[in-house]
Amino acid sequence: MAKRVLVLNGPNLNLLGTREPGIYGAATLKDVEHLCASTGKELGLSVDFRQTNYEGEMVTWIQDARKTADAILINPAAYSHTSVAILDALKAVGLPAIEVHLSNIHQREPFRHHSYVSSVAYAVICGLGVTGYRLALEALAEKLNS
Ligand code: DHK
Repeated sequence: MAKRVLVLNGPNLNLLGTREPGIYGAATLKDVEHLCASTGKELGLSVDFRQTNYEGEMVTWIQDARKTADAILINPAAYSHTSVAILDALKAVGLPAIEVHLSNIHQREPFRHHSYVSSVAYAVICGLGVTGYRLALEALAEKLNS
């Protein structure tokens, strides 16, 4: 059976394409979804792609992943810098998780330099734009199939 990757996107990522394109790029969230679907297909992964503007919904999706996913790719967006609840949910499910940011958070405002999620993610990719999602899926496929 194909390994299942839950791809989670946090607040304001629904506005990709129009939101600060100099920072986040021109691709829309639909483009990112298509990229993840086609990469998943190439790698033999089943990809479940979601976005939410609500922290509690993100926590519930992470909890549900215990039964529905083998790994998580997460761009928690602003919740990276604020959410102990998302960190705790990821710890609770214990699935391998990679954190992705489109922008290089370390070159931006100081409040973006710390991510709670990084302490539980086994890898972090930032600053590569949408390519980060593709590389994260490749890394997850390698991990899940090894
Ligand atoms: C996306 C956001 O919405 C910001 O709040 C983060 C992240 C960075 C990104 O680069 O994908 O600080």
